[in-house]
Amino acid sequence: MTKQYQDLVRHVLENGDKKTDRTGVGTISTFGYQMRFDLSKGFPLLTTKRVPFKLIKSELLWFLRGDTNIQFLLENNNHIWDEWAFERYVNSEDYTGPDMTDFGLRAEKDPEFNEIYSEEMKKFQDKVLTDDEFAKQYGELGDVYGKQWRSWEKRDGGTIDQIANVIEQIKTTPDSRRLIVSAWNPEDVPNAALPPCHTLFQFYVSNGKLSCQLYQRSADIFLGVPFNIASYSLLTHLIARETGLEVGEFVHTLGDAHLYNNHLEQAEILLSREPRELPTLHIDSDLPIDQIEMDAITVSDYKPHPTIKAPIAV
Ligand code: DHF
Ligand code: TMP
Repeated sequence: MTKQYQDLVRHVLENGDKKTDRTGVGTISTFGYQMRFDLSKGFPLLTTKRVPFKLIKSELLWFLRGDTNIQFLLENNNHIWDEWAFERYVNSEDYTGPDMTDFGLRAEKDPEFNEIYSEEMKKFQDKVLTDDEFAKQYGELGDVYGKQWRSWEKRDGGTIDQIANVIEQIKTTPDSRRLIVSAWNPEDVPNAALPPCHTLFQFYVSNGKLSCQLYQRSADIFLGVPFNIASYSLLTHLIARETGLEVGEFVHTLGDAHLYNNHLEQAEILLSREPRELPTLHIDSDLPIDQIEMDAITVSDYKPHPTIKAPIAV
């Protein structure tokens, strides 16, 4: 697994074109790439840097609960979505603090601003955690995964639970070629804090094994992709367990696959490291997929190289 990921990093370093991007950071980028992970050969959690599995788990359980409010994530010490909720808040009329225009870029470049920003962010997090009314308004990310997966809005009213439907279809018509969950609704794109990066996924059953393929329109190779691989592999395990199947492959198809310009040194460090044995996943629960307890999901024998820090482009 780690080798396939390292090959992707190398591919983009060697063949990527320079591109500007929405965040102002700039990337090197290629278009169209595919990786395949055999889930029976260990759990694909990157070993050439430590990837925080706890955060992947709480984010996936958050999606599966149909939740789109970062309050749940903060309660689980998960801060991976904070910037996108914060951005909505500082752009609203209720925000009266110091100017936060382009806070992501400025916090990187200007230590003095970074201090002011960190303080405002801390206040924001505390408020989302302790003030339910505030959380309802500004912890909300809008039409992101939880909403699209569990309560897709129909144009004639009512909602569609795509996860429940796909589980039912896998059980009753496993040979179906329509085992699809889509997060991309063009009508909702303007209302999402960040339009879905993992756009659409499809399941496939053969020889008693469940496989999953994800089409990811935009892929931050250093920060997002290791999370995305582990998250969809975990989802495949959870759905296989729910439908009485073994796990097959996770196929990861990328659209714009990019390395941000401020991740290039980190990428070189990663490439210099020797891949290690993959960990094993354990799911110890009889509860249905959206009620599984956080502690029931664990990985054992995960012995990665140390963390490599990298700034996230907002
Ligand atoms: N924006 C960008 N530019 N790239 C992303 O990957 C991304 N991902 C989002 C939201 N917006 C995004 C949601 N997923 C991290 C990983 C995944 C993620 C968001 C953030 C991240 O920062 N990972 C750090 C550890 C963070 C921590 O410990 O809190 C890492 O080193 O993996
Ligand atoms: P974009 O909407 O302009 O494509 O920016 C989204 C960025 O976030 C892009 O760098 C891809 C990255 N990303 C991931 O790689 N994986 C994810 O799961 C998410 C949410 C974002």
